[in-house]
Amino acid sequence: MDPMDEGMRYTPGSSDKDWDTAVTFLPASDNKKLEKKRGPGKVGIIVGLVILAAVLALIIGLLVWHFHFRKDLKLQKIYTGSLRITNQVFVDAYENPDSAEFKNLANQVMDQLKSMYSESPELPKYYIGSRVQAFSEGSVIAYYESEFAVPVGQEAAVDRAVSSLSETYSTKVRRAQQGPLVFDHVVSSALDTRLFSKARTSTRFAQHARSSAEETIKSPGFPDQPYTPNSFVQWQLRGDPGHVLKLSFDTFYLEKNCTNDFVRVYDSLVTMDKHLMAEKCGFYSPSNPLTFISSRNVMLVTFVTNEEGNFPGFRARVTQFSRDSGELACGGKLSGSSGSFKSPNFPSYYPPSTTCQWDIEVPNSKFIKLKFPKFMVSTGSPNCPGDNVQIVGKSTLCGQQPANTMVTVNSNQVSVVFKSDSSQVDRGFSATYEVFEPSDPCPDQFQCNNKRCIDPSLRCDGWNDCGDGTEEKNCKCDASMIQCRNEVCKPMFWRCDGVNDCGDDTDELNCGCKIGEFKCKNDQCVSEKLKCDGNPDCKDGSDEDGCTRDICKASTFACNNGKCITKQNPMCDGQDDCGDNSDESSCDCGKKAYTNSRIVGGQEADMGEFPWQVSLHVKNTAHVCGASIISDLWLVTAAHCVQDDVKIKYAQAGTWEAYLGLHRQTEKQKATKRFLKQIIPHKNYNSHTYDNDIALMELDSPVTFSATIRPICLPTATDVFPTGETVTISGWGATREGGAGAPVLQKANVRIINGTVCDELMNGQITSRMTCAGVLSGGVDACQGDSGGPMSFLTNDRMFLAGVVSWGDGCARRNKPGIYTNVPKFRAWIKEKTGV
Ligand code: 4AZ
Repeated sequence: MDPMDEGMRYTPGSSDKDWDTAVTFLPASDNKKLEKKRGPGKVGIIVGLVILAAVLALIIGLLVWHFHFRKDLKLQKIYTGSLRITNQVFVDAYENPDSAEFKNLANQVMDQLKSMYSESPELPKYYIGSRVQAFSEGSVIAYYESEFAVPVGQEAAVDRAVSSLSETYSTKVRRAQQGPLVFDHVVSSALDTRLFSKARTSTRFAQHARSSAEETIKSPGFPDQPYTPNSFVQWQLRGDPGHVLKLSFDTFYLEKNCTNDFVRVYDSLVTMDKHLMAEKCGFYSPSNPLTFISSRNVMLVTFVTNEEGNFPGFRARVTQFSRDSGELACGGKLSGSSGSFKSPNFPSYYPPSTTCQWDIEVPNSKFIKLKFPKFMVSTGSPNCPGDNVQIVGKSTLCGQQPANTMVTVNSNQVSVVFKSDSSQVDRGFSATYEVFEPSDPCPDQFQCNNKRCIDPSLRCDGWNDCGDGTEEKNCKCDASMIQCRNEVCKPMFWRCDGVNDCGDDTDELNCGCKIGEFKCKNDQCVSEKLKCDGNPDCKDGSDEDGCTRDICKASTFACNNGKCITKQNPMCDGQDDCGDNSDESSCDCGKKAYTNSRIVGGQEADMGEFPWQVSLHVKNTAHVCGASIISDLWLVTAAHCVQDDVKIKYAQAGTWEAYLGLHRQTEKQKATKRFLKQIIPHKNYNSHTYDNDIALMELDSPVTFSATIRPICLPTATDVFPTGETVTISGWGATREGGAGAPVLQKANVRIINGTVCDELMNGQITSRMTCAGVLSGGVDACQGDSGGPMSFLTNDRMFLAGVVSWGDGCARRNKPGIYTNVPKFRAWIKEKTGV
């Protein structure tokens, strides 16, 4: 029996009287014991006093220890450093720590370090000892670790003493007090505490790059297993005298956050922050490679992990090349009316401790305009104390500058000096120069504040053509434009499109529909409640578009159990909105494998960034159209891609081959190829209007999903992709109107455009089965060859197939958005035909 069941109980609501009557007393075997005692008695007082005295003694003891002895409590402090021994010549045996030559020189260095530290009043009393870790050529460079036992509170003073001693020896050549060695370039800094943890297993490798063969380094377990937890791995890399090292990562995939797992690359053989080139974590696509170059023939790579995480790791090639090979040559004299130059190793990381000077001279009476299409020169801080680009006599640039940053020089001569210091490298810059007439910097053009010149007709047209918006300021707008309160003009068709184009909301004021009202496609406003009620309340019936009638009237999602969910885009958001989880089933889609890496105006996609992207080839020829993977057997593409023409039977499954997991068109052999079993074009596809431009393709055999092959999520019939939202388009189509296809998969972001606005822009050719998206200022769009490919919409952390690239009026023209098949409209049809 439950002991609680015994005896009395209090029942809420029962009266005190009942309570009283319910009380039963336990029988007392010894009534005396149950009587309350009157006081503690003599023994109690004595015991109490003894305890009190003991506590007081403990407190006093602790205080004495704290104020007297604690200053003797010492912390271990390790400094890593390097120094140059100017009166020794490097011999090969110095590479081997077990050689007699190494040990002999190391002992001398350790002796002289001790003697050097004795020059400081603070250091000798805390100095424990030094250890030489390596030597390299030039005359001889020694890399060492010095250990100090520093009393608590004295750490900063010791830091200062070590760095001031290094400074004394850094520039002037000084002979240490005793000993035969002459030191200069002494550099040292405290070891980052994140690098030493007793819990980690530590492994060290030493490798020497040869010109004839390639060395590789890789994280433990790569490529078969995720890297090992709690490890510290270090690679000491060396090259031949007179050479520099190049470290090229072909795979790099670590935890996103660098706090626990990271790779560090040093321009040194010891872990010194002053020679730390970069710390990296996260994912780098092979199409955006990480390459580092050392300033001398040594490099150190460290890899640190903690107990958590499950990531593949990295692999890198180590090569060497002669410092005089010209590979890193930079600077020189530039003349003529235009030209270009770039930082060494651009667009990959420039080496540390590098200086380049370009002396530009243009014809006598002209001035110079410098343009930097790309500029990433380490971290930007005021006065650019680290790496920088100095335009002599004009300005100094550092950090990340906007694309096409412009600098004008009112002279026919200018020197540009690029300097990198000993740490923290970056991808560098590319630059062009051209001349201009001093009297007329922008002949027949408008000069922007950023010195760019633009066509005068572009002034006050609502588009930021200067890049700094100067030509859109202080505008008087004509009748075809919205006069924003902030004196900017915007095209009238942007009024009330749900996007704040003015920047001060003027274009979205007084738009007619109040909160709680629904705006029809014809701009009429009706009560939100009338949407999807089965009656067309808008004159164009658009309040009944996209409704799952009969099941869920005003809902956005019909669950398998018949429940209707009114929340927008409830699918795959991690919440069981239906109660039967039907909104969360079939969610193994729309995610790239990498957590973290044609189109006009886009950029190269990272490998595996769009694993649902398919390239459709006519067998044994070239790419024709795009498609999207929706399951292991089915693809979605455009119906206009599969219409026969006089020469090719595009409608026949046997015409095609599909490449899945493809990135670069020339690397088809790396992709997964499938033939087609059947093609199902939409029966209502209209080849004149491109209405219902959608088709399904069944593969001849299922594909296995992998990092580069995965399905995209399908939206539900009632999903909405609101005006102004950003979507991503991808494909190998032309990179300009009438141009050639892209060799590497391209991507670009565009915005959903209001259907009514789009219909006006496209002269009434837009149906409810079409969605418009683009950048109305032009320059970014899908183009020929992108057709059939995906327009992907990110929601709830997954990509959904919002549209299929369909058609447009040319490519990337102003006010001519791209037109996409509206996939939610075909959700039921896809289910019916494929079961997906
Ligand atoms: C095409 O011909 C095509 N600007 C696809 C998209 C667009 C234009 C043409 C949209 O496949």
